[in-house]
Amino acid sequence: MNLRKHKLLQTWRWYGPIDPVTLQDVKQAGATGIVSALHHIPHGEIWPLADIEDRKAIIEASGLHWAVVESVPVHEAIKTRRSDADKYIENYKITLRNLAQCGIKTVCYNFMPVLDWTRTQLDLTMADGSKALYFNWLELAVFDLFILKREGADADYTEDIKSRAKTRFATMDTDELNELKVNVLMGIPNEKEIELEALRASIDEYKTIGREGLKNNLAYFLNKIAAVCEETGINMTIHPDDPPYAILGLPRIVSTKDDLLDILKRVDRPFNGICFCTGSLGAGASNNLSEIFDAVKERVYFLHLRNVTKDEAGNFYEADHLGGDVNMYEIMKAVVAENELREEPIPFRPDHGHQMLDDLNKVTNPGYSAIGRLRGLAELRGLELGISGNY
Ligand code: DNO
Repeated sequence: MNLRKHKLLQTWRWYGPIDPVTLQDVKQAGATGIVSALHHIPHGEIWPLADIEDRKAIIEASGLHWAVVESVPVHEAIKTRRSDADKYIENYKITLRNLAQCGIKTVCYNFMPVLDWTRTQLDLTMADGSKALYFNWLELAVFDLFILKREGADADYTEDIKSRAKTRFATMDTDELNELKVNVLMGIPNEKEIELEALRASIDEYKTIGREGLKNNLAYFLNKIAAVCEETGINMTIHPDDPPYAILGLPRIVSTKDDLLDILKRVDRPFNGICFCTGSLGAGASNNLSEIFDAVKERVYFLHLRNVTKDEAGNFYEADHLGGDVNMYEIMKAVVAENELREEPIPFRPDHGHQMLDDLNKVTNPGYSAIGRLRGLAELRGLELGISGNY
């Protein structure tokens, strides 16, 4: 076998010109690839070629290149396979063609119902004074039972959590409740926020779809876009559920090794790939990350490297990239070995980072401040170099 001694492609998520982190900052952090998306385009609409070209030109003007799109969002009509799903799939296909025409061929997306990643707190103070994102079941129960007031929520929590949530709720003032609501509903910067009413309606809609229905809808979508992907050379990478278990009564289908294998098997074609997110998968108590990577590695076309520390109740906070429960050394060893088999280096990005140092005094996008990610990237590239010896 011909092993390639190339390094992984170091990338950085950039929210576009609205991002408080500049492209020059990214260069100083040492990344060469950009991960970006056209967040100003409403979900489901076609990304015009001209807009993609504009974004690409801005990125290239600073000496970087647009390596991955994260995400081309999948419209809810597709996830739920409403009667107008095909119209949105057609739009998606045109967007893919436009991206391919600009040379962007790795696309990340997710199939999480309604909400993208979910946290209950965005500024948990760490022992060193930096701030991290946090997911806490008790807070989620307060949101679910007393803010969302979801029908059937009662059955989803233990008596202990319910009674603690009741006590906790009684001590929270309007500002605290509002903050919890905003945190749970938080979306992607510059994209439309979801309202409580819409969330309730979606939860009802997904009740009838269930896990099996959602799996079928994903396979339907992938089969429909397969020809375009194969013709243009686009690789699709599905992002795992974050967190990787059911919340708010919504079905989850991208949470475990079996889920990922099922997705790859149902549409067994090379374009159907995975974004291996160590933070999302790492939050699942029974997920063994090395085992999962080994099972799916040939179809991993993009990596999010991040770490989490879990407790027994299933709460977790985002830890330092080389701290936490994910053994990043083991993962990196496996990733380096896989990368050497590839024609093109696998792109990875330091996913999230603590808000730290000077960033503590700035307005930053939760998880996406500059310095914490810079630290993560530096540690990860050092780890890679130490393992590969590819100086
Ligand atoms: C959170 C990210 C997710 C991810 C999408 C992919 O920080 O990992 O928002 O971009 O789920 O579609």
